[in-house]
Amino acid sequence: MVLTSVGKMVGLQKKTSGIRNICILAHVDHGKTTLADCLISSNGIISSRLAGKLRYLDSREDEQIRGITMKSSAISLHFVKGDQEYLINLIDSPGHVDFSSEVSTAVRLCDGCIIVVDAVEGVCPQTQAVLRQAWLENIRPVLVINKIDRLIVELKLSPQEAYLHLKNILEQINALTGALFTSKVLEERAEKEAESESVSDTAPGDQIYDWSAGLEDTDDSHLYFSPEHGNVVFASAIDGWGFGIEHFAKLYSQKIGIKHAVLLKTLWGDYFLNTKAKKIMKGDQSKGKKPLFVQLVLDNIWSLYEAVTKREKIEKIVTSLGLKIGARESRHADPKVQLNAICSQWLPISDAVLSMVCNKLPSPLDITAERVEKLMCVGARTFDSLPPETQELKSAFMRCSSEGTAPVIVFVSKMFAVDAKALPHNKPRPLTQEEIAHRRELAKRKHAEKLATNQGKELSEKPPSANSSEVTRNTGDAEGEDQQLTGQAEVMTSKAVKQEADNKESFIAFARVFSGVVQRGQKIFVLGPKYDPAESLHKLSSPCSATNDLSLVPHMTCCTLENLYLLMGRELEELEEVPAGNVLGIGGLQDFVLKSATLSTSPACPPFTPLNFEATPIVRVAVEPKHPSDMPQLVRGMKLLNQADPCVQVLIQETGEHVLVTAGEVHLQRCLDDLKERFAKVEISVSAPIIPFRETITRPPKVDMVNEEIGKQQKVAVIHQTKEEQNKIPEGIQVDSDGLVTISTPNKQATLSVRAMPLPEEVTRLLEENSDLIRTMEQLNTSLNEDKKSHEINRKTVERIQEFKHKLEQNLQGRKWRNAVDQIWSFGPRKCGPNILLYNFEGYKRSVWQCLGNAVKEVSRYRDFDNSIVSGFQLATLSGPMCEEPLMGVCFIVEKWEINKVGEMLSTGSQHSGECDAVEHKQNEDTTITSTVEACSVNEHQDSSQSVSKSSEKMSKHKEVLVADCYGPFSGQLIATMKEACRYALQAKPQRLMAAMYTCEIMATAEVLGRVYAVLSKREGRVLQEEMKEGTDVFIIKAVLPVAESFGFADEIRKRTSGLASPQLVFSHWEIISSDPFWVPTTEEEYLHFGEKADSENQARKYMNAVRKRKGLYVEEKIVEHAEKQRTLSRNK
Ligand SMILES: Nc1nc2c(ncn2[C@@H]2O[C@H](COP(=O)(O)OP(=O)(O)OP(=O)(O)O)[C@@H](O)[C@H]2O)c(=O)[nH]1
Ligand SMILES: [Mg+2]
Repeated sequence: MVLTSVGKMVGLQKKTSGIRNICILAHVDHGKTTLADCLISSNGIISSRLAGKLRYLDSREDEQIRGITMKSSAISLHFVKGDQEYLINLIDSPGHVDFSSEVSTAVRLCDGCIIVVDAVEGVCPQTQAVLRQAWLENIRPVLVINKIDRLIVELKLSPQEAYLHLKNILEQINALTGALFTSKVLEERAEKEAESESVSDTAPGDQIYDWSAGLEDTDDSHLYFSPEHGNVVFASAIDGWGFGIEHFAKLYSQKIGIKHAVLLKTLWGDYFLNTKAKKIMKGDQSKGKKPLFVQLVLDNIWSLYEAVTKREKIEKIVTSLGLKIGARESRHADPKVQLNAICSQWLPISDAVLSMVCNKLPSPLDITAERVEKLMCVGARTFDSLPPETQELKSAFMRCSSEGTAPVIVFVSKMFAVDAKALPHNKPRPLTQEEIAHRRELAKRKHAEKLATNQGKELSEKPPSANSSEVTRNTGDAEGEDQQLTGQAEVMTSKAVKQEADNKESFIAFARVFSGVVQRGQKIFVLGPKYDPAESLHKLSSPCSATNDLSLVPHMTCCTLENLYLLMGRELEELEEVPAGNVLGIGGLQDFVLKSATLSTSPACPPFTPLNFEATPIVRVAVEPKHPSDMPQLVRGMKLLNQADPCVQVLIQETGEHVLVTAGEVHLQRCLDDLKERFAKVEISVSAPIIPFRETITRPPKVDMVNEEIGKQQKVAVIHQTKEEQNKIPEGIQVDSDGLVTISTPNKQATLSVRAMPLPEEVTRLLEENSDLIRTMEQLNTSLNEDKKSHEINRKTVERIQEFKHKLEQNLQGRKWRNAVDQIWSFGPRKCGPNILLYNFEGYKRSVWQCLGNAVKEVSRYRDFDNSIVSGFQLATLSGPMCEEPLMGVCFIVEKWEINKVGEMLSTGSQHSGECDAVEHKQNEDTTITSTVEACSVNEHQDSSQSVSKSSEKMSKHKEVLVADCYGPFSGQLIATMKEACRYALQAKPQRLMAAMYTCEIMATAEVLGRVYAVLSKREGRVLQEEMKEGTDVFIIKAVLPVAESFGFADEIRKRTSGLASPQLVFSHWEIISSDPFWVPTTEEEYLHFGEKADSENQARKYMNAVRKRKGLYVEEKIVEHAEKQRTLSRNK
C-alpha cells in the first residue's frame, strides 16, 4: 500500500459526498486505538505488522506508558471501494471516564461513529454513556464487536456458545438504543401534539420527523444494530480480522448455490441449513441443529485458530483460502504472528469496517434538519424566534456547499497544544543533495583529524572499528565539533532561536467546516457563546465585513485564520483551503478562542449549542511553585492548561490558592504532568486533593447514639451542653425553642425572623437535576423585571418549568409545606443551587414563577430591599457555619420582616427629602437618642452656619440618616443581617456534613472477589449489587464509595488483584454522613458506652476539622488533656 499524498487528500476533500467524519467510541480498553491502528495501516502510514502494537494515535508518552488514550486525535484516511473513493476523517477518543469531555469534543465534529464493544466484557457503563452522547448529538452509530479471539483463546467457548454470547451482547446494546429511542419518540409526539394544537398548518418542508405518529407505526429498524442490516462487524483488532456477514453471504451464495439476498437475511439468526434439501429452515435449537452463523462462519474461524495453535494443516488452510503468506511469518515461532498474517489477508478488518462506514454512515451532505436546528438554538430559544437572516443559514448548513458564495461556518470544539517544533513550517526541511555532499566532506575531514589526534595521544584499547554504524556515529560527532569550531556564533544564534521555539506551545483548534470554504489568511468573526445575532445584527452596517469596527458588538471579535492543517495523527500537513464537510486544524486562534467557539463570515450566524459534558469536575488540588519566584510561569502555565483541556477548571480561590479542578485521579495526573513538563516547566508542589463537602441539617434524631429512644433516660450532660450552646449565640439574637431566629440590623431599622428546615431528599435531588432550568428561569425573570422585550420563550422550556413546579408541589406536601412552592423567593447559592428561600409573611408577593406568566407587578415597601435579603441568603448558602462549605438541601423561611419607617425612608433616600413624614421610632428609642445626640453635635459643630430654626421634623430625619450612615448603607446591613440570621437558624438545628460519593463498577473474577471486597470495606465503600456476567466467570460489582476515601483506590484494587480488576469511578451524588460532628455524650447510656470524653472516632468531625484546618479556620481541638504522662515524667526527675 502506498502512502496517499497530501495532494490526493486535498482532491478528496472537495468531493463532499465521499467524505465520512467518524469517531470511535467505547468503554475503556475495548480496543479503539488498536482498531484505529488497523485502519491506519490500510493506508500504509504504519506497517500492518505493527498495527495493534504501535497504537499510533496515542502519541503522548503517558498514553503509551499507561496504555490508555487521554486525548482524542484525528487522522484522515483514503479508502477505495469499487469505483468510489472515500475520504475518512477518523477521530479516536478516550474511553476512560475521566476523559469523557474529550468524547464530547469529538462527537460534535462527526456525522457517525463506530461503537466498539469487547466481546468478553460486553456492554459496560461507558458504552452506555457514549451511546447516549452519540444520540444527543444526532449522529448515527455502527457497531464493532471486538476481541472475538478472546472467546476462543481465553474463554474457550465452543462456536455455538460464542454465538449465543454474541447474540446476548447485541440484545443488550439494542435494548439501550431502544430505551433512548422510545423516550425520544414519546417526547417528540407530545411536542407534536402541542404544536398541532397551536399551529394548524405547517409547511410540508418543515416536517422533520418521520416518526410523528408515535411508537406503533414508527420504523425504528434502521436504528438497531443487526448483522443483516450490515451495521455490525465481528472482529479481532489485535489479530487483524473482521467481517460483516455480507462477506460470507457472498462467499457461500457461490459455494452452496443459495441466493445472496436469502443468505444475507438468514446468516444471522435462528436458521439452519438443510443440506439434503439445500434449503434454509427456521428454528435451530429445537431440532438440535447448528445455526447458519455457527456452521458457515464461526466453525471456520475456530478451526483456523485450532490449526494454528496446534500447528497442523496450516498450509492446507492457507492454500484452500487462496492466500499467500510470507516465508517469515509462516515459519515464525509465535502462533500469534501466523494468525495475524493469515487472518488479516483472509478477512481484512480495515475493509470490513471501512466499507461498513462508507455504506451505513452519512456523508456531511446528509446532515438532518433536526441536527442543524439543535446546533443553532441555544438554551430556551426556538428556531422560529431566531432572526430571519439566521434562519436562512439553515439552508447553508443543509447544502454544506463549498461554493465561493456560501457563508463560512466553522465550529471549534477544542484547542490542543502542539510543540511549536512539530508544526510543519518549523520542521527541519530535508537537505538538498549539495548540502549533504558538503556535510559529508566536512565530516570526513574532521574524522581524519580526530583519528590523527587520537593516535597521537593514546593507544586506544579498541581497534578502530570498521562497523558502519560506528562510523556514522563518529561522523556525527565530527560534524558537531566542526560546527563548533567553524561557526560558533552561528550556532549560538540558532540555539537561541531553537530554545525559543522549544518553550513555545502552539495551539491548534480542532474544528470542522459546516459550510463554505475556509482559506488561509481569511478574516472571520469569532462568536462567543453569548453572542446573540438578534441583538447585534442591526448594530452592524450591512454589508458587513470582518474589517468593520466590532467594538460595539458584544461577544464578537474578528481574527485571521493563520494556518490550516490536515490532521494526520501526530503529523500536521499545511493546507491552503479546506472545503465544507471536513475536519481540520486551525492555527492562530490562540488569543481568540479559549476552549470552543463558532467561527463565521456571517454575523447572522448564532453560536452553536454548548457541548454536552458528562463528567463533573470534582477532584481539586492546590498547586504552587517549589520556588516562589516561579509563580508567573505557573500562572501562565495554568492558563495554557486551561485552554488545552476541555474539562479542567483553573481558578484562584479567595484564599489566594491556585486550584486545579479535574474529573478524576487519572485526569489530575495528566494535568499535573502537562503543567510540569509542557506549560509551566517549573517544579511544582501539589496539595493533597481538596475534598468537597456540603453542609446540611436534619430532623432531630429519635434515638441516641446507643439506639435508646431519646427522652426516656436521664440526661446527664444536658445542662452543661445547653450552657455551652448559649455561649455561642451573641446578644441581640433571639432563638426560640423551635429554631426561629430573630435578629435586627445594626441600626435597628429592620428585624428579620428566619427559620431553617431540611428539605426532603427528593426535592434536593430535583433541584440539583434542574439547576440548568433554574438558571434559565432566573434569566427570564431578570429580563421580565427589567421590562426588556425578552425573546419568545420556548414552549418546551415553559413546559419543563411547569413540570418542575408540579414535581416540587408533589414532593412538598404536608402542613409544614403548605403553599411553599408558590412562596419560593430564590434558590441558592448562585441563584441555582439546591437550597430554597421562602417568604412567609404578609404583604409581600414575589415569585420565581414569574416567567410562567403569572407575573405580579407589586410595589411595596419591601421591594427596594428584597435583593439584599436574597443576597444575604446567597452568601449564607455559599458557605455554611461548620466548615465554610456550600449548603445543600436546606430551606430558609423568612417568617417576619419588619422595616421601620425610617428604614423605608432611607431607602427612598434623599430624593424625597422634602416630604418626610414624622418619624415614629418607638422601639429603638434609647439607641437612637444617644447616637443622635452625638451625631447632632458633630453636625452642628461642622456646620455652624446652619440655621437653628429648622423644622424639628427635618432635623430628626437628617439625624437618622447620619445614624444609619455610621453602620454603612442600609442594604449592606440587611445583607449581613440576613446572612447571620441564616447561619444561626442553621445552628439551631442538628447539622450534618454531606460527602460526595462515587459509584464504581468493578469487574472481577471469582478468585479475586474477596480482595476487592476487602479494599472496598476498608475505604468505607458500600456494595449495592453483585451479579455474574452471563456466560463468563466475571462478576460485576456495583458499589458506592466516598470521594474522600477514593484516592489511590483504583491503584490499590489493581495491585491487590494483580491487575485483574480495575474500577472506574464516576461522581454520583451527595450523601449525608450520619454522625454528628458536634456530638458529645448527653445521656447516661451514652456516657457508659463512649466514656466521658467520647474520644472514639467521629468521622464527620474528622472531616470537618480537616477542612477547617485547610482553610485556616479555628479548630476546636484538645491537644493535651490531663497530661498525665508529663506529670509523671517531671516527678521522676
Ligand atoms: N485479545 C485481544 N486484545 C485486544 C484486541 N484489541 C485490543 N486488544 C487489547 O486491549 C488493550 C486495549 O486496547 P486499546 O486499543 O488501547 O483500547 P482503547 O479502547 O483504545 O483504550 P482507551 O483508549 O484507553 O479507552 C490492549 O492491550 C490491546 O492489545 C483484540 O481484538 N483481542
Ligand atoms: Mg485508546
